[in-house]
Amino acid sequence: MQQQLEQTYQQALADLEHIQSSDALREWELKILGQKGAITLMLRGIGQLAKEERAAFGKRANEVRDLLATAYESRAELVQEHELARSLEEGQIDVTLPGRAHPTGGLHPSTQTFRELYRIWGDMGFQVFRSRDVETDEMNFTLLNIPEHHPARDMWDTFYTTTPGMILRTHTSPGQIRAMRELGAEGTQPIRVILPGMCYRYEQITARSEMQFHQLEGLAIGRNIRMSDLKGTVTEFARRFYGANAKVRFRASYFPFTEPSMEIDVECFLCGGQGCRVCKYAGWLEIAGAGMVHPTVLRNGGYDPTQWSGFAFGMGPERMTMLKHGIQDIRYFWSNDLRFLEQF
Ligand code: FA5
Repeated sequence: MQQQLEQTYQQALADLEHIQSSDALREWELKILGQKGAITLMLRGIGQLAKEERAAFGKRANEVRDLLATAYESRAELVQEHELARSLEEGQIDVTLPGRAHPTGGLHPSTQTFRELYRIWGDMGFQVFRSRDVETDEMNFTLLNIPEHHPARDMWDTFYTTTPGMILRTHTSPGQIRAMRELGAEGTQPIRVILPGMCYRYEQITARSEMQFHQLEGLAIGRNIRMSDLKGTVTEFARRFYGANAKVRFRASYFPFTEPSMEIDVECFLCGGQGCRVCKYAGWLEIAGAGMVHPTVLRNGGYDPTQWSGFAFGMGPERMTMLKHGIQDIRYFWSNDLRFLEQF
């Protein structure tokens, strides 16, 4: 047994020398010094020895146990230092690695267009007037000179609500009546506003037409506002929005709430009027409907049409954004596809 003790001692020391990790260290401690460890078992088995051998063996075994415990301590210290050094090394920052990108949100292309529109029209003296999305039939049609059963109602396919007389506005024009009534002080004050907002039409969805889209309405009311003011204002806007060389043209058209009425075209800024896919080889792009506010509409807004006049226009920001960026299909706008949105 004496011999076995010395052998175990030497072997344990040798094993200890090779240990590199705290896991292996813990294992070694259990195997040698633990409650069921080799040395402990030998100390317990002392009774099997002849009486005269017991004292010497016991003394030596205790000595060996203490020596091994000391050896264990110093090895543990070494292993710990080693592991710390290694983890520091592994955790070192590699300054040559590319940085991690922090994803940031962006503004929707329509929002970007709106901000630009607000800035330009703001610079030109127009304030934002917000009107409601859910409108009365009366505001959306009747007060805009579109009586019930009038065929002009077919120009705007309507979403009706379950409340009689309440609809989703088909255009931002009902805001004209609200602006005149709220800001006009009984038809005594001039007005210069833009009315942005969502419009809804019960329409077939196509690459150019959504059933939900924005409009930006403009309204100017004053004592001597003439058609030349409308033309000059819109031309100035087009130059600020599309560039100093933008050319504008006006085509006669029809809206029940303006007289005369017109469509406004801008010379295609992609092809410079030469004709291309975007302008459908016409050289011109339609950007808005407009006209001089109809006397009936002025009256409905509280103004005396013999004393006051005004112009109005309604543009489509999605269509303007499509033209600006060469977007082929309006359905991308509300499809929430990040691959589309991240391009802006
Ligand atoms: C109107 O809605 C008139 N209220 C505009 C107006 C205002 C005329 C003031 C005179 C005075 P229109 O239906 O053409 O007109 O629509 C105006 C613009 O809204 C169009 O030029 C287009 O840019 C946009 N728009 C109309 N329908 C859709 C649709 N389904 N999808 C996307 N944009 C549309």
